[in-house]
Amino acid sequence: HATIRREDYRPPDWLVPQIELKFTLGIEKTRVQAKLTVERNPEGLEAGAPLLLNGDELKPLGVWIDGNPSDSWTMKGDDLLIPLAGDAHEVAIDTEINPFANSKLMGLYASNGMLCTQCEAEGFRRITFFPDRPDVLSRYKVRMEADEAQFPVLLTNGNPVETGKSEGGRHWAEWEDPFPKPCYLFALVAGDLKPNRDSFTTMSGRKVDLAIWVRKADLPKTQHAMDSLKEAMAWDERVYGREYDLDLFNIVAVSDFNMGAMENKGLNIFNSAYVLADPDTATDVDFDNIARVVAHEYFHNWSGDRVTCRDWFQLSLKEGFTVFRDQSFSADMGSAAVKRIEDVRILRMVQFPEDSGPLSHPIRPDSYMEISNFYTSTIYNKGAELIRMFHTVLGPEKFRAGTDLYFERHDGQAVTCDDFVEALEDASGVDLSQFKIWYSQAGTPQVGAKLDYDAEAKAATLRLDQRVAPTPGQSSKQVMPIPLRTALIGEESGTEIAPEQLILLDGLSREVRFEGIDEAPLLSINRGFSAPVVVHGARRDGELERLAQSDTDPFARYEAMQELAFGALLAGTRGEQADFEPLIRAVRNTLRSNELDPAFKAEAILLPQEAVIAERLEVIDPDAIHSAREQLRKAMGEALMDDLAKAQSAAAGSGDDLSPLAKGTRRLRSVTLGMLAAGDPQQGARIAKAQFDAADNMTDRQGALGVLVSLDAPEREQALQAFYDRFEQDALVIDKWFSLQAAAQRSGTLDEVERLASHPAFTLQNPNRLRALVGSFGMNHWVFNDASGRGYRFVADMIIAADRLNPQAAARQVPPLGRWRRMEPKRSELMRGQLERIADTRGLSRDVYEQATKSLA
Ligand code: BAL
Ligand code: ZN
Repeated sequence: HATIRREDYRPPDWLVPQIELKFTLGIEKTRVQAKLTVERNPEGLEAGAPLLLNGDELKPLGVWIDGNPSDSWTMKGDDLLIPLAGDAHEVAIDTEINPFANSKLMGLYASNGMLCTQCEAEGFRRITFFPDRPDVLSRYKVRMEADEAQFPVLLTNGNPVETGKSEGGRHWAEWEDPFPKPCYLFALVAGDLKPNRDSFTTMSGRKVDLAIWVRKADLPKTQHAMDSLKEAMAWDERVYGREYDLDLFNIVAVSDFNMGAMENKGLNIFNSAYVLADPDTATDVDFDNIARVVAHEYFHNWSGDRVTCRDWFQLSLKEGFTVFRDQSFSADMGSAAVKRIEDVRILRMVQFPEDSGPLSHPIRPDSYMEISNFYTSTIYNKGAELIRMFHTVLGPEKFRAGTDLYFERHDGQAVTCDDFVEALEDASGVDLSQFKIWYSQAGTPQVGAKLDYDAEAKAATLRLDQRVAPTPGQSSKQVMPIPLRTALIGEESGTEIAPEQLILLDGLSREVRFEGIDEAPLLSINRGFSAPVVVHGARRDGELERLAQSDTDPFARYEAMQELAFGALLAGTRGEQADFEPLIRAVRNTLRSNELDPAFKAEAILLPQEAVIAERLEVIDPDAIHSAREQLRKAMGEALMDDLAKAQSAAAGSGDDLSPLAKGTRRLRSVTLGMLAAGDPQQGARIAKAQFDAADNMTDRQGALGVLVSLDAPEREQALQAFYDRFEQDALVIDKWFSLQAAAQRSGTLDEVERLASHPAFTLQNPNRLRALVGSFGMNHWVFNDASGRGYRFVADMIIAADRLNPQAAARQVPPLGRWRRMEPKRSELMRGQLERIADTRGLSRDVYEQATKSLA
């Protein structure tokens, strides 16, 4: 499998300003007639170069050049090479595809009787031969023809132009998209779908028709997505000055989908998990995720569609920026503090391990074998952190001036991360060149921070230093600019005695002096998580406990609680008897506080996950981590039983109340239930079952079941069975049923996941189901890392089996096996053995091959 390198980028030799596509649609046979207007690119490097059109599992049934049949073409691997004499031609190609047999879910495929597409990154080449690269932008004219009864709805990008009937009960529709776009943004949907219709009037007064298309039975579950879409449209006008540009905006929900959703121009296609919700079947987190993903895809209309990427190495140009935009949107729609905590939790749980493991790569990678493997937390979430740092350093006004210039300067173009930074610099007058290292250097910076106080001189000195550990292909590291929002809090007064300032650590080390400090100061650093780094603070006894109560920045306050917990947990993993009292006091104070809202309380008292604890250890012993964490949970549960029971029984109002207060109360209810059950499993099982039975919403129900699955109590089986029986017909809820059992913290989970893999409702064909069972199990740190190696073998079996159907979905399950390097020796060997077994499998896809071999390196 070949490696593609960023440094090898060359402009295309041919451009395709126009394309006409004619689809004769059928589930098992679809004919695609493509007519490309091609022009030699004046910036192309090779004079007289033939036209290279990418294909994947395609055969040309006919090729015509300027209307004449041609047989001068040749195949170069999967691609079609056509020699062309002049500088402008019309090239027509016929192909035929079988959507039903397309289990990769890339290109045009069948799902639940409908037809739909996924083209990013390289799926369009599975539909027709085309220069499948994001820097070739074309105007699309599309005609779809299909059986009317089977496919009453025909959708594609842009605006509908004409419809009509043809013979034999067939009908057709013609659409045109006025905006030139790369082929990865092409989309087509045909099916028996019903719309939830609404409209939005843009800031310049244009009315846009909105529709969310789903199966008829799902219509009642679409209102939240519609409300979220309208909020996102208004937010992007208000915050970024971006207005929608077509007459209509369509969203379609699909059950079989590799990604979360896709931002095709004017026709967003969604994994149904990010569209469908009602309180009985979706949790509050699901509702929030729907709002987030609907907004994310909508925001791509500018950050992605109007201005797109030159090549796939620039993926973070659109993804990092758009994640930052959706994070800001969600923060504005609810509690900004809680949203920031959630985003950082995901970063630490997924991106930090990625960045310290064998698959570590920079935000702008230098090479890949299969681009689908690079839709990673690094590209998305760390990419968003970099954009956030630009925002922090420039301030909101200059940042906005920068994005205005970016959109204006590059509208209709395919550009690079450097172009983005240049626009920010030109608009703000601020030199950001040092920050570019964040694009090219992988690894999470480790920052040392030590504060010394001189009471006599009334001065404090902060000493900072930085270090980045080597990552694959980058053995020596350069200094990174690290913006740290910092304040000093008085140990006595609990107030800010040095107001917040932005300290830029832009060398290997730096000293900052604070004058006029009248009392012993406590260091509040990396407030709001202003930089995606790990801060190693040297702390005195009592310092964190005091900060956990008084830090004026909510994130830093949360962080103090986390650090207190880490102290106890890390001591526990070393077999030391830690003092749990400071943390227990801090949790008690948090639970009893009248000023903190319940959502914040829930986040603040949650202990770091086992995978996050593992990140802090040189050698990982999953049993030691698990028992240290369980011991602490038990001690907290026992010591705080009354406070926990009170929070657990708090009334949250009705299940369809989605106000931040109601959602926070429900979240705190389930978090406290878990801790309470750790203190008294029998009582916990009883209360959890009561919460489960009384629940009028999925949040309480799933929260209770999530606790019960880890308990060896009769209530466990009863609840699991009742849940299955009630929701058997609802695929998204059955995904939860699989996922909860795969995440259960009990030794029986190994047997259970093996049984579940043979359950009649399990299938490798549906990515959501695969993720629910195998993905959730891979994140179950303790059980997945069972000393027998059975967990590793199970995941490897699933990867090998899934790879035959859907390489992209299979490859996503590989990363948990890549943690072998820091595992204790026995497990390390077992993990490696399974990776080798995968890598040695005959006929392996490029996707899984790349992930497995890189994980072994
Ligand atoms: N572009 C792939 C899906 C997303 O990030 O929106
Ligand atoms: Zn995106």
